[in-house]
Amino acid sequence: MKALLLIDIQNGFCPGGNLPVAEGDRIVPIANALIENGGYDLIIASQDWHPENHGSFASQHAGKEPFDMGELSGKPQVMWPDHCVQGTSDAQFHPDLNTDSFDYVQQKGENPAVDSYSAFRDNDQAAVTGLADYLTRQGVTCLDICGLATDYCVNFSVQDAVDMLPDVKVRFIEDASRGIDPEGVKAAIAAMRAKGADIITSMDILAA
Ligand code: VGL
Ligand code: ZN
Repeated sequence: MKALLLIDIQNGFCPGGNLPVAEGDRIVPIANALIENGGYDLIIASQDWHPENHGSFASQHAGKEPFDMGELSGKPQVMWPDHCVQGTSDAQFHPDLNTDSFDYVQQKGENPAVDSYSAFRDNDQAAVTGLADYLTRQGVTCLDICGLATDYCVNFSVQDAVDMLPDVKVRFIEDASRGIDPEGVKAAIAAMRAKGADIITSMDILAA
């Protein structure tokens, strides 16, 4: 059972959004090609889905500017611009993404007191989202992951997939992903590889 997990391909992370990732929109046609021709049995998407008072927002911390370091519930936290607020267009999937194909959408980041980069669990690892159980129930054996942003939500999701689904082969699709910081992207790819994930490109799937 092969599944594709699309991480946070939302307006907020594309040019024009509140937390834009350079070229974030360029992955949309690749994601659609993977959805349509990648031979997947299941298509899953995660959606960053914050209340407007989310504690990862710089606006919630006196004296903090976006991209400063701060604290959330006593832990270091990047202070983000307000983004992907529930019900806003910033939180919607990119309009060209083939959302009709989605079998399952995993929302995350709803608890204002903790951030959730991973689609599987909160950053403090105290609460799980239910996605790992869903994939196990579906009998998934191979999980390909791509999306936005490589150095944050994609990285954390890939690493959690390896940790939480020990019997599943996990692959990161590099060209179907974009990141916030180029150095962070390099470190993230090295960390995913060290964890045991395979690093592949969409051509490895589409040309197969
Ligand atoms: C993300 C920062 C804050 C992401 C989400 O999707 O990578 N990054 N919230
Ligand atoms: Zn977020």
